[in-house]
Amino acid sequence: RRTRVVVVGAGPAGLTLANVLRAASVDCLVLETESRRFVEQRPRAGFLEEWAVRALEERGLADRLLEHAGVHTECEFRVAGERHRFPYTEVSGQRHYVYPQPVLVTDLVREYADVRGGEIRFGVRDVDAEGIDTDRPSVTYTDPSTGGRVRVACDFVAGCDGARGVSQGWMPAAHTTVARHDFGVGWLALLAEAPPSSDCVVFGIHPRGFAGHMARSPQVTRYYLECPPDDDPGNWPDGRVWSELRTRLSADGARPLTEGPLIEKRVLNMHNYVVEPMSYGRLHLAGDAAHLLAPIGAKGMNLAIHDALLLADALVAHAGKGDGSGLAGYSEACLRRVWQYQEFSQWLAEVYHGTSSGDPFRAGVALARLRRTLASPAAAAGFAELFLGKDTDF
Ligand code: RFL
Repeated sequence: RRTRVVVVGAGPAGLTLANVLRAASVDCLVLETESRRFVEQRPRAGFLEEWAVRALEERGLADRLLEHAGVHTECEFRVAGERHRFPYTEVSGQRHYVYPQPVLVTDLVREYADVRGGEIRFGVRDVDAEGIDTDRPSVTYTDPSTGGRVRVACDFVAGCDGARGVSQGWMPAAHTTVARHDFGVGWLALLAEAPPSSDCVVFGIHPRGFAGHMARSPQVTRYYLECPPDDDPGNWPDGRVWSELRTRLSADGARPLTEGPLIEKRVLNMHNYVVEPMSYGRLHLAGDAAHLLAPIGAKGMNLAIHDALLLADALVAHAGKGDGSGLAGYSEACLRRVWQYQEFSQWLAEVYHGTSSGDPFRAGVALARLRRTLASPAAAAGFAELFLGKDTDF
């Protein structure tokens, strides 16, 4: 069979891309290794920046989001037993939308497959690509119902299969640089079946390690605890988790934490990477397949949407008018924002981890950075600009 674009992966990047292609009548097929149920329930991100919400709205992809998402206008740093509110919307004019990733994915699958009549194959195996450096690439996969190999000829392949996908490996090593940064720490990522304990995101800066609190829904809250890399979640029974969260997030006048069953407990080895360029021949990577940001600063899903919309516009222009300029400039256009967010992530990571590093120099620098962000209007504006990310074209 034949289609114009094969989209590998049904995460935020692949589904945003597929929706825009479908709306523009550009033929595409989405291939996903997991089941529909699985992708619609996989818990991950929760914060969308306002520019990303507006961009989805312009494509008719934010109706439910705008109806149901929570809106945040400030965050709180807790350090040395004190609370410091940071009113980022007052500073930048931009807001954060709280919308769990599985809910967004559910909306995007429904819109693409059920409303716009797009095609997704769930549960496929052994996805592979051939001829991406020719005009006639193709993608092969094993069909879950027949067990047979299927070949799909196409014009373009979009690698949207995340950090553990295969499409990054289709980029020839000789033409690709993978820049990697390791933070040298782990984060225990937790989901508690408990209402949020604060009306905003809380960052706990503590000599015992970073702790974070982020609302996901009125019933579910995400927490993070800095821990050694490769730590075993088995070392973190619920009692230890809550005791450590209480210690690291304690501050005068703070509401006590609302505890509840912990429904997710995983250790993330905190690292980032960027694949450069993001395109080779007829293959274009988007989202985590091209760049990973550890969940410092809540950036990954936003970047995935940014890439997907740029790639969609470029593919539509190519299909409609034979205009290849968007595709030629795609990688560079994405990477401008990617590198700004990488820089922000590194800057913020030091605020989070410096005081617990055991190195008094790093601790001093981290606290100086935080004091300046909270007290200097110029520094606050700089922080808010990147935290909300409206304009990053530098
Ligand atoms: P995804 O979401 O990983 O989707 C990729 C899809 O591809 C499928 N797949 C394949 N399909 C076909 N063939 C193969 N060989 C395949 N291999 C994999 C997968 O099953 C999957 O369905 O990538 P995408 O679309 O690029 O989206 C990126 C985001 O998921 C990611 O950046 C965010 O989740 C990162 N992130 C956060 N980002 C934010 O913007 N705000 C946040 O608050 C935030 N919190 C987080 C996060 C990531 C976390 N984890 C788990 C690392 C919190 C956590 C804990």
